[in-house]
Amino acid sequence: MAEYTTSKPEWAPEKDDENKFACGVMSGIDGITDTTVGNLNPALKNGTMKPKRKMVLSVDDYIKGVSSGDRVTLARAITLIESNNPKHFRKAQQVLQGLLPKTGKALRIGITGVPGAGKSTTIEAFGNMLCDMGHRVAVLAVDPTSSVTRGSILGDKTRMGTLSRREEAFIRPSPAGGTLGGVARKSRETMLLCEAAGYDIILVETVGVGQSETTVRSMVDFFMLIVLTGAGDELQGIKKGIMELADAIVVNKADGDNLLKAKVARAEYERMIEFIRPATEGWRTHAYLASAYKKTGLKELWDVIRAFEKVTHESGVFKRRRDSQLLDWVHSMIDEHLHNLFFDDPVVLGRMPEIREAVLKGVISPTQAVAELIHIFDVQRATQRHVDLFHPENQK
Ligand SMILES: Nc1nc2c(ncn2[C@@H]2O[C@H](COP(=O)(O)OP(=O)(O)O)[C@@H](O)[C@H]2O)c(=O)[nH]1
Ligand SMILES: [Mg+2]
Repeated sequence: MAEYTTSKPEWAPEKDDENKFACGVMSGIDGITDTTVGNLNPALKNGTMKPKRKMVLSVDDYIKGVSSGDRVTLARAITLIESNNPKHFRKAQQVLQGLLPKTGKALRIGITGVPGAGKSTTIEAFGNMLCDMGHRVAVLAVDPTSSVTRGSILGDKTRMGTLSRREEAFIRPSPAGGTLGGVARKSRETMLLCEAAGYDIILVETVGVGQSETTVRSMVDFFMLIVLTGAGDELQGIKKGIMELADAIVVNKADGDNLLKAKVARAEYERMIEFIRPATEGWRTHAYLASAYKKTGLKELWDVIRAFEKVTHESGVFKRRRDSQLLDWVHSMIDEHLHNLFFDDPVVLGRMPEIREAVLKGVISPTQAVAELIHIFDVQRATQRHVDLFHPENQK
């Protein structure tokens, strides 16, 4: 039987009195030699019950689990991808490599719009409709601010209440990853994992801030912009650049008192699009009405996406875009890698303040500053072309 005794901790000085210590130490249970749960619960020991503690999965376990569509393994594989631990990175890449043949078959759809436009509500309604049609839908988010807001899609999960409970759907919040580049890599790889797990439609939500919509455009086949009514005022706020990325503009909340305003807005957007370069070669972007509440316009939107798929497949644009997205991804990762290599270099960091100061004082030109820094960084590392171009000798 367990009983309390007062005892002197082993770190206490020897001269101290035992009774001075207020902490009570409970004596152990007889017969327990270590702390594994299996010793406490006989059901665990004889195998009738599985331990709750997460087992370490091997690369093969991950590959098999994800391929078979096991959601728990998929979620854990994504966590592995998102990890910043170099050991996890290697393992994650092996998992991805093994799953690569199973990727690429889904239709990837990006959804952007200002906060409050109704992206999450639309995804919930649209996703449910697609599941009803027999599709398997994965919803991801790209939100570089998520480390600040702690992942807005998490709150959205309640907005996607019915969808998140469905067997055919999988919802994953944005990775918190600091740089947009980091978030983008993780999201792209997560998308591949979802494809390998058998999701045939990937919806990627992103907030209409900063560069995130360009990033999402570069990872999806079809990109839609969700807008609000009251076009007159709102049009001013919508960046033309974002409209140029869109394959469809959806005027959401076309319901109730808002319907008339939505129709006006749609016509306004149609007029605007006339003057904008199409996002996809051979495809004419249009504005559509929808209501995530009333679930109207969603079926029509799906027909539009299907038509887009058909047209771009036939013209070869679909495949060409996928290919160039893949190569752009490689290039942007090289960019980021070299960038980090340079800006994390201790020697460069050491010299940076002095050179900045010199530039600001007009002592050396920016070009000269770059030349010196690149030289410091590592002439050996630079290509011969860079050496020629940026060697201080050649700058004189
Ligand atoms: N009337 C109406 N309200 C909507 C509709 N879709 C979304 N909303 C509301 O608009 C607000 C923002 O929606 P949400 O999906 O969170 O927007 P997000 O920030 O773009 O993801 C919420 O209060 C929704 O209830 C719609 O189709 N009709
Ligand atoms: Mg949202």
